[in-house]
Amino acid sequence: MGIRILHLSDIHLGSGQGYGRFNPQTGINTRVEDFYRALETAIDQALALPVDVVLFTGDAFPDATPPPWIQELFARQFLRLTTAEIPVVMLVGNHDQYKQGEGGASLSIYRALNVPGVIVGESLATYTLTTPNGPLQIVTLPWITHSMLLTKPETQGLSMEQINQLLLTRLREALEGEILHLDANIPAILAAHLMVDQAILGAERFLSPGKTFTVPLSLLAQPCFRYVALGHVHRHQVLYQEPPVVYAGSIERVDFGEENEAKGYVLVEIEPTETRWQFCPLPTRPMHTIQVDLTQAKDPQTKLLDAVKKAPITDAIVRVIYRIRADQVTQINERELREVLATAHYVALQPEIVTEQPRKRVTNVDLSQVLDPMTVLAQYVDEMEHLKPLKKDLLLAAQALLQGTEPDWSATPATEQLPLQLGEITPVSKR
Ligand SMILES: [Mn+2]
Repeated sequence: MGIRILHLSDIHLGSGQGYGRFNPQTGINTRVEDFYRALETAIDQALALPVDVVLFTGDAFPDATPPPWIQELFARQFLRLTTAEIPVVMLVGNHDQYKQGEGGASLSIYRALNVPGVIVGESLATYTLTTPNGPLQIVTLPWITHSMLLTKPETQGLSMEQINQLLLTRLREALEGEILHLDANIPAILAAHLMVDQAILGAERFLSPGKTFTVPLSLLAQPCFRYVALGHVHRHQVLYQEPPVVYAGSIERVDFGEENEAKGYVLVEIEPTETRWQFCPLPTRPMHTIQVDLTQAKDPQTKLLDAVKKAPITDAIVRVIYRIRADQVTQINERELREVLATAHYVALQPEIVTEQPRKRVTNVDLSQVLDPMTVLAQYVDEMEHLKPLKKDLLLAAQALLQGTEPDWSATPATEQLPLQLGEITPVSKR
């Protein structure tokens, strides 16, 4: 039998409590219970099989300083594994780091207590585990911060893009160093919490705003690894087949960005000649968006109620987004609406009130006369004072974009000055 690994990620225990309510029977917020149940189910299955290793690829809580009772719930589940002598690898994610790593991580306590069978992946390092089905090497790559691989003087005067380039170079070197020291006779896996350039984003883009550092897939999908376990992106996805490069995804829905995503963990089996894996779904609470345009409705209330009655709302977290004209607002009976939604777990009503003024046109580009996109762009730029100095470059870039080629900047002199401030650009449309 091969080495069996349960790969789970982005637990975020304690998040999304705004969508829950106080459960008088337990004294716990229902959303915390939902996340806890998902975690418990995953651990149940790790014990039942049993697996040889549980690999958690980061983001235990919403932030690095969760309340003690949340920490306790988390610890209680992982204790079940250590009691059963199943080794656990906990990788530090961005949400686990206190002040970008400067103050340690919420998971550091497990290292400090030297909990038997628990490895906390706080730095780029390689660990060799002994399992009943043979040894396994695990390279841990926690969430990367500048201070991990760069010093202050090195980054002085560099742009964010240059810093990220330098960071990537350093990471490449450091990872190569780990790979060089791997024992070729023992299977190796990589566990990383990061954003891969080819990942499809889920809700986490809202969770970690600001500068993004992405890592090319080629850096991770190296043949020396039998499996690459990823955390950070909440949407479960497979980025590469040989070796499998897999985001396990979050175990429960953190917000509506994850409404249509299946949640679960990944069961991996490393056999001598192949790696097999499968995604295993976990019980989660549905999230459901009901979207209705009432602006043309004669009876907006009836139309709204009909839309709600058709939707699978029982026990779900529901948001109702309805477009409505200002003069129709009094026709909506919110109390009646809430009664129809009574079986939902949580309800957010989000009216979008439309004012009747026609949308102001940004430019006078005559779309009925338009022949090709380049003509439109040229007309548009001519009307925008602040874009005029960039006209040549914009047209060149657009031309290249349409042809799917790289713009040939040598054909035009570099734009001398950019009298342009980003705030001045009026978007043509919001989408
Ligand atoms: Mn993360």
